[in-house]
Amino acid sequence: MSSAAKAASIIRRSLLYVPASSQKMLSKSLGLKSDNITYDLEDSDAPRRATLAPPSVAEVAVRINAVSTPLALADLTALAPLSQVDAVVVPKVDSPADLTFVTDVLRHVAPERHASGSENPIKIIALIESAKAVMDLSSICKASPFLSGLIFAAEDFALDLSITRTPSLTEFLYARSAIVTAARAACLPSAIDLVCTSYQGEAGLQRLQDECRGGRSMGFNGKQCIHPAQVDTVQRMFAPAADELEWAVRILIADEKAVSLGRGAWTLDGKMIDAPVVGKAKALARRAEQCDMNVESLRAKW
Ligand code: 1VU
Repeated sequence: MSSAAKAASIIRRSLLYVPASSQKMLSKSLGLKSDNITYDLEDSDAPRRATLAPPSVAEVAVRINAVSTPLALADLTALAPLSQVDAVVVPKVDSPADLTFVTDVLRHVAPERHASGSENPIKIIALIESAKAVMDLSSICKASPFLSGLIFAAEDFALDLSITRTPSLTEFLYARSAIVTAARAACLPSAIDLVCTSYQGEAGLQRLQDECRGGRSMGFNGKQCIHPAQVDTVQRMFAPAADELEWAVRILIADEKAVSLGRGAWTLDGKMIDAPVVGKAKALARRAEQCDMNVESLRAKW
C-alpha cells in the first residue's frame, strides 16, 4: 500500500481520552467502539509501564506528557517498545522542535518500527494549544514523517489568548480553520476538533450534535471525546449521513453515463454538476466505505 493510501485508510472519527490513572475507566474502555482510544498520561502519575489491554477494533494511542516536562522522555521510553501502541498524542506542541524530539526518541527506542519503509511506525498526533503553534502550523506539519494528525485543544488555547469559550465558538474560528487547512495541505489523515465539555442529558447531547455539525462543516474529520456517552454520536456524525451518501451515489451513477456521452458538465435536480462536485461525491463514497457503510447496496438501489 502506498503511503498516501495508508494515510487515507486511517480513520479517527472519535478520539476518546481515558485517564490512565483510573482502573475503572481503563476497564470500561475495553468495551467501547471508538475509532481511537487515547490513554492519558498527561499530568498524571499513572504507572508508565502499565500494560495496556487494547480493544481489538480501536487505534490505541497514549497521550504523553508535554515535551517541555522531564516526563516526556520517560513516557516515550516506556511506551515505544509496546507493540499495542499505534500512536502517541503529543500535548502542547509549540514548535517543530517538539516533534523532532519525539521522532528522534521513537527512532532510538523502537528502531525497527521507525526504520525507513517500516509498515507500522508509531504515529504522532499533535495537540495544538497555543497562539505560537497556530502561527507555526506549516513548519510543525513538516517536522516528522510520522505525523498523522492535528488536534485542537480549545481550553488551553483560550487560556493562552485570555479569551472565554462561548457556545458559538466564533472566538476559535481562525485557529480551527488554520488547523484543518494545515492538516489538509500536509495530507495528514486527521484534523480532530475540540472537546464538547457537556456530556450529560438532552442538553449535552444537543450541544454535542451542534458541535459535530459545526466541526464537520469546517473540515474536521473527527472530534475528541471525554466520556463514553459521547462516542456513538461522534462516530455517527463524523460518518456520511444517509442522505449525503445517497446524493453521492446518484452523482457517481449519473457521472458514469455523462462520461460515456463525453459530457463534462451536466444537471441533476436542477443543479450543475462538474468535476469538483463529482470529486466530492467520490470522497464521500470513499469515506462511507471506510466507515463500513454499504455503498454497493445503495448503488444497486439506484
Ligand atoms: O459504568 P461504570 O461505573 O463502570 O463507569 C463509569 C465511568 O467510570 C466510565 N467513564 C469512562 N470510561 C472510560 N473513559 C472515560 N473517559 C470515562 N468517563 C467515564 O463511564 C461510566 C459512567 O461515568 P459517569 O457518567 O459516572 O462519569 P464520571 O463521573 O465517572 O466521570 C466524568 C468525568 C468527566 C470525570 C470522566 O468522564 C473523565 O474523567 N473524562 C476524561 C476527562 C479527560 O480526560 N480530560 C482531559 C482530556 S480533554 C483535553 O485535554 C482536551 C485537549
